[in-house]
Amino acid sequence: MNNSTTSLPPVRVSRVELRRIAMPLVTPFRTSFGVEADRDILIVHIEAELDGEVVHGWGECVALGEPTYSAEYVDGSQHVMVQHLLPRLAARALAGIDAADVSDVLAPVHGHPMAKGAIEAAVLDAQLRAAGMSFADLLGTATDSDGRPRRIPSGVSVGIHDSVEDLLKTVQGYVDDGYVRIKLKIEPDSDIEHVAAVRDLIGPDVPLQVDANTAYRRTDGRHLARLDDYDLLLIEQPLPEEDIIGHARLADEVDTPICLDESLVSAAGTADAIELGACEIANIKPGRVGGYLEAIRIHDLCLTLDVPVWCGGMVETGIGRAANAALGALPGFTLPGDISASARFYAQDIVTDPITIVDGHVTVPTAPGMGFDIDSDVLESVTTSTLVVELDR
Ligand code: SMG
Ligand code: MG
Repeated sequence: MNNSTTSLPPVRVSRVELRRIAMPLVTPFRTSFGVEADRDILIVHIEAELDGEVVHGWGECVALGEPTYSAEYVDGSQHVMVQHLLPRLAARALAGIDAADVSDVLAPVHGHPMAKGAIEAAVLDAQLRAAGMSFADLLGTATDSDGRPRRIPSGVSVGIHDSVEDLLKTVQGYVDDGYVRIKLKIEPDSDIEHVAAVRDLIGPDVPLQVDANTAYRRTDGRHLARLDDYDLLLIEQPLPEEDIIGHARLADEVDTPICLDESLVSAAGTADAIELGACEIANIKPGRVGGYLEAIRIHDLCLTLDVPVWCGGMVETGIGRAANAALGALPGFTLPGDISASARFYAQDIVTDPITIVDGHVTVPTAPGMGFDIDSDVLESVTTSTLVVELDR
């Protein structure tokens, strides 16, 4: 796939349905910025047409309920879609649009990558469904070199726990489930002791990493260097997202590789962060960077520069999770991603074939489109509101 086209036939889009769903988590998920117990998720559903056939396309907006991970939040994403993004897209969408056009058309609106990415994903899903092709086929990740269904190693992200004892119980449960890599959420006061206890529990061979979600400051270098004793794969986003130079300095102070998440919102910015020495490993999240196509560009860039990447997660439903699994099988994704089983977060998913893990691996989904089919009954039962935007009005 090149930058300017997906090579798929464009689809005409006339109707966009913005659906909000309420998804309770199986257990609350605590990070340094807050606790998620229920996800309020915006799903973009488009009705499109190609050669007289109606096709549907679905995209998941990964914005959280509050602007605490990044500036985006779900009410804001819906507002910007209705007031600013969909009006700009309308003429092009009605005439016929390729997913690769979406970011250019929406470029006059600054920011809002999660909102833009959800629209782009819905268009790409519709184009792929119209072509009877899966995202994995488009990326070339459906099968391995022997022609067998492709499987990718699955990592799990573990929230902050008040007590080390509870944390160890949780981690042991995930190890028993087969996860091949553990990521611990950390913050000052829930870091060294927690990491030491988990390393002791899982032994030296299970890959372990930590994610601070911007909870530290430039002056914490010596403290964070204590994590070097626990053979971590990486420290994810220790400092505030705009502090690229701070991350570069930290990378000199700490032996464990520094990985950026929140800081990386485009391929251009990722190139700069790498050049400055701030990004030794990259977490690629399609929603954070404006969509799957920019995510692929970041992957390609990092592959060229020999920077390892892995696929992050935003507690997605089966819509985003399936697409992430196809993306996460590209060759530069050399570290296990946060692509866990749907059941790690949700008792019931809104897709018919939720992601599961077998022997610590996820099979890359190959259903036409982004790799999932909607379970309409479940979707209906979790829907809290629906707003229809007709693009021809
Ligand atoms: O989807 O497995 C998942 C969640 C992975 O830890 C995860 N995501 O900063 O990487 C991150 C967080 C952001 C979301 S926290 C609600
Ligand atoms: Mg992170």
